[in-house]
Formats: sequence, C-alpha cells, structure tokens
Amino acid sequence: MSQIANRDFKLDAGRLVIVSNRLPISINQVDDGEWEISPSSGGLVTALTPVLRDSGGIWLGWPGKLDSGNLDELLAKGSKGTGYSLRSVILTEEDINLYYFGFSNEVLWPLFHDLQSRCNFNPSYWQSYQQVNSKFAEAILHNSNHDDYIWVQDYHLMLVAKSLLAMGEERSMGFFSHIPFPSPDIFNKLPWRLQILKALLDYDMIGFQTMRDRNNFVHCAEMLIKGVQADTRRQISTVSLQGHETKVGVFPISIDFHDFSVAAAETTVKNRASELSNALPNCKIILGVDRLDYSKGIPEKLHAFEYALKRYESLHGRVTLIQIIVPSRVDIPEYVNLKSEIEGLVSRINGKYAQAGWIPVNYMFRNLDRAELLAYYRAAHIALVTPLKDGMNLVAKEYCAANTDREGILILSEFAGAAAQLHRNALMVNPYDTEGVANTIYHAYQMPEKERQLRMKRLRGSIARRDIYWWVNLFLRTSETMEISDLSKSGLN
Ligand code: ADQ
Repeated sequence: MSQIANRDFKLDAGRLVIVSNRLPISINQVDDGEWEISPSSGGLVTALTPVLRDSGGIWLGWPGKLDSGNLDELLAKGSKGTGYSLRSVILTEEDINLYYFGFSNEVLWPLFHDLQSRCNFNPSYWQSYQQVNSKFAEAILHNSNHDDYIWVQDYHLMLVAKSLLAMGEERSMGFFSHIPFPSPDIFNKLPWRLQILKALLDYDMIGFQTMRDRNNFVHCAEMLIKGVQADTRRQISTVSLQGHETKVGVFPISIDFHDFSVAAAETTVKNRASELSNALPNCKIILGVDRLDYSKGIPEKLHAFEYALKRYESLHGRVTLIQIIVPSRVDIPEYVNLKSEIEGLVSRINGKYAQAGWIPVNYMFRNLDRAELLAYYRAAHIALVTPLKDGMNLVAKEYCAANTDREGILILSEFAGAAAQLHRNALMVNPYDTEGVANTIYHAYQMPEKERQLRMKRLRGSIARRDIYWWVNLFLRTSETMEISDLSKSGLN
C-alpha cells in the first residue's frame, strides 16, 4: 500500500467521534493570567485528522484543567483550522483522583501489565470509574447522532458502550486497547472482572495491539462468561453473547514513519546528532528513551548495563548509555520512588566505573522537543528498549524511522507488543535476564556493519509498510466491513 493510498480513507456515512480520556490539547495559564491552548502533536492526532476533517468529526475528552476560564471559547480556538471540533467532558478533582489516578492507574494499568502486586483494589475507585464512564457516555449522547461512528480509546473507558446502552441509546462503537490484555490467571484477580468483560462485549468491535492480547481476551471471555461463543478461525474473531456479536481483531499501532524519517534527515537534526556524537569521542551511544513507568523496566535495564560493564572490560570508555526519561504520573508516590531508585542506580554505576573523560550513564529527566529527540535517535548506535511489558512501544519504531544512516541496532524486549512485528531483525531479549541483556549489548557493540545495515533496512521497511495511517484505515475499514473475509487481503497477519 503506498503512503498516499494509506491516507485517503473515508467513512461510508456519519461522522467520526473519537473519545479519549484526554483531549489532544494542553491548556496552560500564561503570565498575565490568561489561559492558552495548544494542540498535541502525536502520531495518533496526525493520522486521525484527515478522517475527522472529512467526516466533520468530533474529539471528545477531558480537557485536562479543572478551572480554565471560558472553556468553550478556548476549545473553539484549539480546533480552529483542524476541520473537527473538540468537546469537553468535565471531571471533578474527586473523579481525577478516584477514576484516573485510582482505578485507571492503580488497578487497570498494573494488572494489565502483569504486575498485580502493585494493584490497589479499592472499591471506591470502581464506583468512580463507573460514574466517570457514564459521564463520557452522556457526552457522546449529547454530541453525536445515530449514524456517527464512535471510536473509544483505551483502558480508562471500557464501560462507555455499556453505559450508553443503559441510557437506552445505541451507536456503532469501537474500542481500541493501547495496553496489553492479561492472561486469565492474572485477569481473574480483578474483583470486577465479569462487569468489565461483559461491558467490553457491548462494543461492536474491539482492537488489540497483538495476537497475544486478543487471545487473552477471548480466553478470559470464554472462561468467565456463561453462554459466550467465540469464533477465532478468521483474522477478525467474533465473540457473541446474548445475540450481540463483537468483532475482535489485531491492529498493531504505529507511527508516521515518513514524517519521522524526513524530519530526521533534516540538516539541523543531522548537525545536532553529530554534535552529540562528537561530545562522546570514541564512544558508541546506547540510547534508552522511556516514560517514567515501572512497566518500562528502567532499573532492570540499568542493572543489565552495569553487568555488561562488569563482565566486558573492553566496553569501558567505549560505550555510553544515554537514558532519557519523560516525566509522567509524578503525583503518584510509586512513581516518585521509581525515580529515586533509577537515580540511585545511575549514581552507583557512575561512581563505580566513571573515569576522567568518560561517564558510563548520561541521565536526563525531562521532555525533549522533537528535533532534539530525533537527534538522539540519529546519534545512537544502539537503542535499548526493554519494557517488562508494553502494549506496543512506539520508541522502538521511532528509533528505526529516525535511523536514516541505516546502521543502528534495536535491542528489544520480547514482552513489548512491537516484538511481534520486529522480532526477526531486532536483537530480542528477556528484560528480566540481566546476563542475557548484558551479553546482547556486547553482541550489538561488536556487530559488523553489513549485518547492522541489513537488519535496519528490514526493520524500516516493515514499519514503513504498516504506519499509523495503515492502522487508522484498517481499524475503521474493518469496523465498516461486514464481510470479514475481505480482510485477508489487508496484510493483517
Ligand atoms: P506509552 O506507554 O506512553 O504509550 P510509548 O509507546 O513508548 O509508550 O510512547 C512514548 C512516547 O513518548 C513516544 O512517542 C516517545 O517519543 C515519547 N517520549 C518518550 N520520552 C520522551 C522525552 N524525553 N521527550 C519527549 N518525548 C518522549 C501507550 C502504551 C504503549 C503504546 C502506546 C500507543 O503503553 O505500549 O505503544 O500507548 O498505543
């Protein structure tokens, strides 16, 4: 499929309504007390914009600030020129504490990443989760028509279709899970497992990142709900309950490959990448870029790097790990503790191994602008992407897209969703295996140029073929296609 063909999907009828916890904007108060709105620029927004614009669509979500002046005026300003409108779902401080920080981030996030010991199954979180999902359903009701297609994003909003039905209303509704879906052994621990599963089956279509997640979901449904019938013989499975059929498919999310690749090739990025390399003479750069989160396996990665330095003395003065961390959820004590743990490890490694002119770990805790991030990607000889579990992991794909010199090496956790697509040409590791990761770092360090180039060429080809436009189109086309077998030609395997 060509880049252009990828971009021109149109809905058959109605508007596209995207529903997500957060609107794709940020609202900030400027010095004179005025509120300012700026659009978010992620790949998802870019890819959805053409379909939203063509269908006169709507994006619905929490605007992110509890008190931001004249909100409607601000939102109108924020969507000016985009061709679609922004509509807010107003949440209270209590909603944010219980539904967002509580149920979403202390129950669903750890459980769905197989870290059940980190869960706090507080019943008041569940109450709030139900109430907030109803608020979103009400907002859909007020802002959409019967022929609109409602596409709900992610684990914060699993009950929205059910809540809408409870209001006596029906819409065509799809749900995409950006995070993994756990196996029955783990999912069974959730006190509200039945309510969640049944609510998911009120959607007309559910998309998962990988086959692993789709199979886990279908197994959970079969095991826990009496009367469920699943047909998994086709690429898009169906799960039926009491006369309602839900399509369940695999739609691995991606990035705007072309855009990343072109931006990384710009002279300013190239020059900045050279500056970064020149600042570390005779050193190969190993790069880690992660959001601050325990699922990303950052301490485990540092342990493995330390082990590599202990085991392979020839790496001393020859490799530097640049670990960039984007601040996230810093209001949750667990994340503050994680930050301290990481900083302790960085200082221990540097204390032990640094020499005049060489610091083993360069650590940054901040957001980087896009050009700077691209320069780091370009300068890195090796990307070390080792989440303990991840829905997809876009950093792995961004690194390859930005690797315009086509010589970099991707070391990738087998527990990242991206592994399903990239495992043949990345160096695969188990992030819990300190020795294995250390050996792989050394192997990557020594890899001959020809092999590096061949692997990177294949990685880039695979990501370019299945970019974010491919993902949006495939999801929406599948949601409209009644004839499931048509999909066999879509490249979804
Ligand atoms: P995330 O857990 O946020 O997303 P990921 O896919 O890795 O994880 O995306 C992180 C994004 O943050 C990347 O686009 C990266 O460029 C950006 N980023 C990281 N560090 C940065 C920094 N210091 N400065 C600026 N930007 C930085 C969830 C799931 C993932 C899934 C995505 C999309 O957890 O598994 O891939 O959604 O579905």
